Amino acid sequence: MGKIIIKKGDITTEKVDAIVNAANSRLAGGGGVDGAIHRAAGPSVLEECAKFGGCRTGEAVMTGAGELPAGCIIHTPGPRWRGGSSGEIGLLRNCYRNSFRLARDRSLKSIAFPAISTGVYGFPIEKAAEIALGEGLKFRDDFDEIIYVCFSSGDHEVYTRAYDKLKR
Ligand code: AR6
Repeated sequence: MGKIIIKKGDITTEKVDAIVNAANSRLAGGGGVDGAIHRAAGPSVLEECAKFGGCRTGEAVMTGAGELPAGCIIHTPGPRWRGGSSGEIGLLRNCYRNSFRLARDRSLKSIAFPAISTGVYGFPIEKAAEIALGEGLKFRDDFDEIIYVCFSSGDHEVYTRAYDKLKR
């Protein structure tokens, strides 16, 4: 059974087989963690992204990692929060599920996630953490390490609490 790790930090520095990017459906780069990843990775990743011609919300595609220490990048556009009754929960679950599947199908053993959709897209962090960790618990046998990289201490606390609750 793989380790589930919750840490505070910057996902661009993670030395794992795959880091996940909270992208947009045009795969065009942007702000937040998407901007940070593309800035640190360099232009080759955006060039690779362009070849997909976009990616639907909840789906996932893989590119190289450019200058990053990670092995590759999985790009998944999360849903925009619209109050919770527009399928956001299922769509966010799909982001995690499809990212895990893509990594597992390539026999990758370590993967790091940011808190997808909880920034610009406004998804409530408590609910998002529950979905992220719940999917992690389902896939942990396929990986050595599943890392959740929280950007703030507040998010780190929410994840830690959500994890304790899920394990009970
Ligand atoms: N490492 C880890 N987490 C980070 C980092 C980082 N370097 N930088 C920000 N975060 P967001 P979204 C956290 O807004 O809500 C973009 O423009 C951040 O604090 O990056 O899915 C895309 O192009 C938050 O907790 O992604 C899309 O258009 C989390 O990452 C749109 O934003 C996600 O926040 C996607 O919005």
